[in-house]
Amino acid sequence: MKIVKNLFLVSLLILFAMPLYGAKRLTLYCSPQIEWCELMVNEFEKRTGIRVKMTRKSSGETLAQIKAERTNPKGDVWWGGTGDPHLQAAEEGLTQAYTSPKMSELHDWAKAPHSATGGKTVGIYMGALGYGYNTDIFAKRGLPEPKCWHDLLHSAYRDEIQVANPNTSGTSYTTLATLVQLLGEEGGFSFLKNMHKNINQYTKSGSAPIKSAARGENAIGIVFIHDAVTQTVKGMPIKAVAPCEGTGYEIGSMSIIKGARNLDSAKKWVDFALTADVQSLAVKARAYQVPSNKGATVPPEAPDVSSIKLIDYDHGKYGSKAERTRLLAKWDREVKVLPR
Ligand code: S7P
Repeated sequence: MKIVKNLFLVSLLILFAMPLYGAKRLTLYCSPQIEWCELMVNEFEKRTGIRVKMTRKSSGETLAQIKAERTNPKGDVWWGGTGDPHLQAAEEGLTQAYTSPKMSELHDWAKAPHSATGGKTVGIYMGALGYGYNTDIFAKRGLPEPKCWHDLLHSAYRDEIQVANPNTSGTSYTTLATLVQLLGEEGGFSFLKNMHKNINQYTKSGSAPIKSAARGENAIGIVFIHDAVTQTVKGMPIKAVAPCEGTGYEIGSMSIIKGARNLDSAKKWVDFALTADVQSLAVKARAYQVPSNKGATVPPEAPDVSSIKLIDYDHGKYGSKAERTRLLAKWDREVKVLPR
């Protein structure tokens, strides 16, 4: 009787364990805003039955993690984050080629990183850099309204500006590379050194500065314009600015990690994330980047990038290992250490 009972218990155990054992999985490294990461994970699990383990980290941090894990890769896909560190990952052999059947549906700017890297990364969205400011704080303190990059050097903004650290944040590295391209290397670094007096904190995450501006902790946050729009849509007193001199932009990208343990699931994710109706869901997470699939809906709140003066951002140069490493080391040496 005891043997029969034990056998019954063992069969029950096998029956419940079976689906877990056979289940397909995916480990996702996610760099856009957490709300969008979670929405994408839920939708993918619903459509494919593949279980996703997701961690959200900024772009520079994710690159560092993938590098640290290169001999024993734990992640399968890196979804989102600025394109420069994805290009560096491709150059360093940390990611692998895949050509999705969805490629023909994409804008040319999204296909460009794919052809530049032999298929190792692809564009999923685009966004212009700028800043946002808290209109309540400005009104209360009678601060002059900024319209240009150079306005940020005004002494009235002392301790009032936040931007992320370019080592951890793709947004902030885009800022650094943009200023160098706009003003020349000497001019760009001189700008950053002058602005340093007005910076109250270099945050880890790129969008943190506008979230704290929305809470009234600082007056200005340097971020992608779509991240400022997110706060405005939430009802916060944030006004977005596209700087008058012109500005840089990101091609938010996605890559399959070399040595991915769940390669089949990783390819399914890439196909899924390039699909028009999946990209159209971003608005539910208040994500207002321009989608890479030509058939996806661009939300009316999204910044109209055609009306913004964009520089001819050199992704090849500023996404290369040599240039990115050099500029970051220079920023550490010459800007971060300055007294305020
Ligand atoms: O919040 C969305 C977004 O601006 O965040 C990404 C960003 O790289 C991640 O944050 P970090 O600056 O901290 O790396 C952008 O790609 C995306 O548009």
